[in-house]
Amino acid sequence: MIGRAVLVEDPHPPTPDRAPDAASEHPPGAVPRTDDRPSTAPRLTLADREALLELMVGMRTFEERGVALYKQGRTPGSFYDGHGQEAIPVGAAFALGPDDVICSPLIRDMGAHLVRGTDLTEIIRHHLGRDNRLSRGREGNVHFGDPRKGVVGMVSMLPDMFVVAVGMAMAFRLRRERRVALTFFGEGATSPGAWHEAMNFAGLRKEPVVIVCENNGLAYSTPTSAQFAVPPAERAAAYGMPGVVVDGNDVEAVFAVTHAARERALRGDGPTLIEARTMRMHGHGSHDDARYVDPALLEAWRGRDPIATYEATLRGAGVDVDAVRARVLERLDAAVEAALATPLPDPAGATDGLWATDEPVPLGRGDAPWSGFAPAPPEPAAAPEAGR
Ligand SMILES: Cc1ncc(C[n+]2csc(CCOP(=O)(O)OP(=O)(O)O)c2C)c(N)n1
Ligand SMILES: [Mg+2]
Repeated sequence: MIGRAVLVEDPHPPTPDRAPDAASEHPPGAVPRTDDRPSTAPRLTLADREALLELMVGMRTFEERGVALYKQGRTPGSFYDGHGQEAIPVGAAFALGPDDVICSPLIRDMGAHLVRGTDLTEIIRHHLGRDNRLSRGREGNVHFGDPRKGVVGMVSMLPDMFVVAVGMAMAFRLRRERRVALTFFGEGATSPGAWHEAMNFAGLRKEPVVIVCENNGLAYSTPTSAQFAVPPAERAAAYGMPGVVVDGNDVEAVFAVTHAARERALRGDGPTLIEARTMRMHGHGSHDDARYVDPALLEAWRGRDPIATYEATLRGAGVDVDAVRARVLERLDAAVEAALATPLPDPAGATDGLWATDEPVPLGRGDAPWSGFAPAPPEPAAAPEAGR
């Protein structure tokens, strides 16, 4: 006997067929103010807050210089930035413990490298194609990581680093290691099949992975309405995990939800999908003038700039914001000067590293100067030297 089909009303009726048009998409008013921060979040000291500001300013200042170097023709390939999104990589990475792993910072996440303490001069050398420890001048733009800092470099296929992060989290769980893997991706990466497979596996097996989706309204020129019917955070329930929407322009809010997600993962309760809502304020990369975005929309978001708003708050709390900016600029100038003085890699070494010769570098501990809400375990005592 053939059963009768039952028509269920579609809670998400199809979006009207029309050309992608970012003009009316993604107004800042659609982002919830995150006043209901998890009560478990540790209190940030004024020094923590100043560090958060310095890291965000560090990311923006570096990227502004990066765009300039690209336009001067000094940077091979292309340059990508996360102008306006600094609160997400900085706030999320700041909530991690030193043994946790980021797999991986993507094109909007320079701030996560800075939080982990990756050397700025090395990063600039990498971008300029100069000899460097991260990529030895063989790669450009965003494909780098410093495993010693617990940062895995990305591959471009989206969202494949999410799949790798879930595998790493599974290894941590099976080895009973108290650490999490955190992954970043944009909302555009939530459509391919690999995303659904990773979500399903992570949710089902309760892997200790913290999932940060940066919903910046656009994937290249495609607005979210032409990308999916249901926002990522709402989809999380289908995979057995909570989905949390957070104001991605509020660094302390991003910190708080990431901290809560990490605690949950460490308790063995599984992953959390954090959807951080923000706006991509620049083109996809420096080669893209983003003329498809309504300037009025950008203007509306500019009023919520994560750095300007936080600066105003901290100035009111007595932080010397000008001194923060001066420190950042001094470090950047020195790093750029050192990087520009570095030679290109020696062509004689072009085939070095093609084959594995050494043991892989173990994933180390980040040594970012954060303030102790995820305290590092004590260093193991040094083994006595033989013969002494
Ligand atoms: C499987 C795959 N298809 C296409 C691309 C090319 N690509 C690189 S970035 C990008 C847009 C990503 O949009 P989103 O995930 O929203 O991140 P955003 O750039 O907005 O931060 C695309 C399509 C890719 N890297 N991988
Ligand atoms: Mg996007």
